[in-house]
This record gives sequence, C-alpha cells and structure tokens, in this order.
Amino acid sequence: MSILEGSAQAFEAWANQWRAPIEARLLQGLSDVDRAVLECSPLHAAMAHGVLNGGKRVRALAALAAGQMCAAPADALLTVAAALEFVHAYSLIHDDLPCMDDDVLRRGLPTVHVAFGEAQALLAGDALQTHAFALLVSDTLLMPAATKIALLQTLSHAIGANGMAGGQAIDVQHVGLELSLEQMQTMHSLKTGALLRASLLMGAQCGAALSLEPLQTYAQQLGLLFQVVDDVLDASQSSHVLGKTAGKDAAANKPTYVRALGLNDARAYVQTLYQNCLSALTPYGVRAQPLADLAAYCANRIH
Ligand code: GRG
Repeated sequence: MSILEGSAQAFEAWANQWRAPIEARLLQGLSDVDRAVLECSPLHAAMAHGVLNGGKRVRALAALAAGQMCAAPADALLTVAAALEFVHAYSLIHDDLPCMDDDVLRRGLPTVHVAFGEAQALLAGDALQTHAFALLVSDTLLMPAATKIALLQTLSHAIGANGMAGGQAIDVQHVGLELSLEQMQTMHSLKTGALLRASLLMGAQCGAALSLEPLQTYAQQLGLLFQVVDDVLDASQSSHVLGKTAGKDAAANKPTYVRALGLNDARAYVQTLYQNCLSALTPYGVRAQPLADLAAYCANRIH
C-alpha cells in the first residue's frame, strides 16, 4: 500500500496554474523565425498550427511536476517544457502524414498536412524538433553547461532510433501483422513511453540531486499506463470526444493492448499500473504529490 493517494481533480487545479505560462513559452519559442521565411512561406503558420492548438500538455506538466519535486527553478522548467511540447508536436505532425498513419483530424482540427500540404507539414515537424534542441542550448535557459548537456543527452536518446523514432519504425512495419505482447510492449515503450520518461527525467535534471531510481520506475509505469489508456480510449470513444479519428487502431489491424487483453482486462491493467506508479513514489514522500496526481489524471481519462 502506498502512502500517497492521487487525485485527478487536484492535478487539474495544479496544472491550471501552469497552462498559461506553458502556452506563453511556446509562443515565445516560436517567435524565433526569420522574416524571409515568415513572408515567403507558410512554415511558421504550419508550426504554430501543430503546436499551439490545444493538447493536454502532459509532457510539459510531467517535467514541471518532477522538476518541482527536485526544487528546480520554474523558469528553466518552462523552457524544458516548451522543448518537450515542440518535440511532441513534431512527432504528431509526422505521425499524421499519409506515409505514416494518414490521419486528417488532430486536436479537433485538420491535421497539419491537410491544412498546409505534405511538404510544409514535413518541414514544420523538422523545424519544431530543431527548435527544441535550440531552446535547450539557448542562453535564456539559465542552467550550467553540464546540465544542458545532460538534457540534450536525455532528449536525443529518447527520440532517436533507440527511442521514439525506433518505436514508430516498428509500428509502421507491423500494420496488419502480429507482434507478441513483449514485442508490443517494447514498441510502445519506445514510441510513446520514451518521451514521457524523458520529460520526467529532464524536469528532475534541472533540480537538486535526488535518487532517480524511483522516478525511473514511476516513469516506466506511467508511460505504459498512458499507452493502455490511449488504446482503451481509441476503442471506446467517438472521434468527436477524442478530437482525432477514433477506432483507427482496430481499423488498421494494429497490435494494441485492447486487442491483446480485451477491453475489460485493459481497463483493469490501467488500475494495476496506477497503483504501481503510486508505490514507486513512496520514497519521495509528499514532495511527489503532483506526480501521484498526474498518474491519477492519466488513469482517470478512461472514466
Ligand atoms: C513520427 C518519429 C515519429 C513518432 C511518432 C507520438 C507518436 C510517435 C505517434 C502518435 C501515435 C499515438 C496516437 C500514440 C499514442 C500515444 C500518444 C502519443 C498520444 C498523443 O499524445 P497526447 O494524448 O496528445 O498527449 P495531446 O494532443 O494531448 O498532446
């Protein structure tokens, strides 16, 4: 039994104080685009469409919650949060392209390639990814050089061939094909989990040294929980509620937790993972309350 209880409601209240500063930092990060590019191409508008139009900001909030636990400065955490959301937006823009998931709806709006064309969407994703790295080395991030290098290492490892891009490569290679449960877990751990784990770790890297092992266990369980929840939602909610095309995984015959376990067992698995998240946080005591609430918020999305 964990000493912490999570509350989705408490998370909403905590997150609400951060939402406006996160959006402001994203807008500020996007402002660094050359005039010639602005005047002669829709690239900036395509980037803004991909990153500014809603989104739960889970990765940003995860970094803030872990960073707060480690007493990291808020200003640095907001820059890290913006970098993470730029990377996440890049991944969604590319994931929606016709050569990948071929989706037309994201966050309740036309996807970036539908609104701006495939070439601009591809470039917007590329530019957002580069923007993220530029933010982490910029002078406005007031962190020691060693911390910046650690942040770059964490992010680059999480999103490259051994992280998000690798997971996506396995995914697109297995549409309509079988994956064992273990292979599917590896794919999701890379595709979705790696960036979420990096978000928590990067928040912590901006603050005081704490033992990171419990945080890594929590991050691993939360990444898994997030993916199982996404699969349950995909199988049980409408496109209108989700703001993206529902039922796509089943339609594309993709390996999912719902397909592997069935809807009821997938829901029960979310509860097990939630309890695992809480248990992992025990060594941090009450300092970890926002992380416990984050796990409750993620688990609660299926109710
Ligand atoms: C193109 C290299 C590359 C990777 C794409 C992120 C990703 C990898 C694919 C997205 C496919 C998908 C729906 C994965 C399930 C989990 C997930 C990342 C959902 C979307 O994230 P949310 O729910 O979205 O945090 P919002 O819109 O709230 O930001």
